[in-house]
Amino acid sequence: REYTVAVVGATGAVGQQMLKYLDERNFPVKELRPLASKRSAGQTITFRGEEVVVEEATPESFAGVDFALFSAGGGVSKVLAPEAAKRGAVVIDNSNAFRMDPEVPLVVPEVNPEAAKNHKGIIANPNCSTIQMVVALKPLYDRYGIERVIVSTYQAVSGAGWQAIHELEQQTKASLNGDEVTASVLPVGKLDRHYQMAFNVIPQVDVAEENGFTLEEMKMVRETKKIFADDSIGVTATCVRVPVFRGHSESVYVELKSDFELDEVRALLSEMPGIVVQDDIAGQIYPMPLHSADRTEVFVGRLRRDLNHPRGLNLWVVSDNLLKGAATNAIQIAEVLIENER
Ligand code: A2P
Ligand code: 11C
Repeated sequence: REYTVAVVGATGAVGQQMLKYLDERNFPVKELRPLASKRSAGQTITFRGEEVVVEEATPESFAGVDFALFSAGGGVSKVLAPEAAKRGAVVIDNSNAFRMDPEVPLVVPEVNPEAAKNHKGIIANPNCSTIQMVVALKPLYDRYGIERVIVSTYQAVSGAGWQAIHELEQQTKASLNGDEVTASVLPVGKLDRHYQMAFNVIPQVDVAEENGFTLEEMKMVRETKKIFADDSIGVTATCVRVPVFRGHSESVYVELKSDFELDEVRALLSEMPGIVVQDDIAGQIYPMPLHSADRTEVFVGRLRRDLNHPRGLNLWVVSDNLLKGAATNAIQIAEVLIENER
């Protein structure tokens, strides 16, 4: 069977990767509907050698759609995802709009594919920094149990969309040319105050919450508990933006519930589908965002036993935020649903 697939936000940083990945995975597409804002209506995109016209996303766009992949921001999802579901589409939503809704499964196929079965028309794709962390934690959770996680992220600007990518390019050029550097996107486009990203690091991803954490940090806390269906996992996160175009990196410290051997941890991670272990500090082998760009796997390295806590383990986790962190995971969810139909 082939499917009619709508991509909402088809002109965006994630949407473009969705189109590319649908093609590369040979996803059974009968008809593709690239949707975006009114601004992009009439533009064409090329899909499998054919020109397809981008249309403005409206409720009527979803008539006859089997899968609606949303990546146009939470505001658009809140309005249009229920409309798509009402018309019989299964929505896979990459925004933050529905992730914590108890009626909406939050799915990473390597971790909790069974959760997808209980959907009521909308399935949420987790935040990019959560996805790569939970994939790395999954074999450790299953084998040893997890007491707590302390994570610090080094996040690429593409997580904040095309405008952030352009801004880093412009700022880097301007800065090297000795021209004036302006900032209007990062850390958070809709806030009043913006900071230079080129040659800087910014310890803010997304808006502030009342508890002093940022929303991005709290996404990592809440989503991890929901995906593992285990509120007992302690998570504390510090999310930082760095001048990298593509690929989020994470320093993950995890306290396990039972004793571990490092060799066994390495073996468990190596056997896990979707993970590539690159762990040889003496040989200078470790994951880096430059090498993970355009790859769909989660890369794990720098495995170290903590020097004080007997069940403490350090990991370095890198993945392409636009692929496994967004487009790839969304399409893998659709593949799980297709598999369940069989
Ligand atoms: P457009 O290109 O027409 O603005 P990014 O995350 O890279 O910033 O991309 C955001 C994506 O969301 C783009 O494809 C953008 O389309 C789309 N988008 C923004 N606003 C809307 C809207 N109101 N309806 C549908 N798509 C939208
Ligand atoms: C970033 N993680 O890197 C964000 C992007 O909740 O889907 C994804 C925001 C989200 O800026």
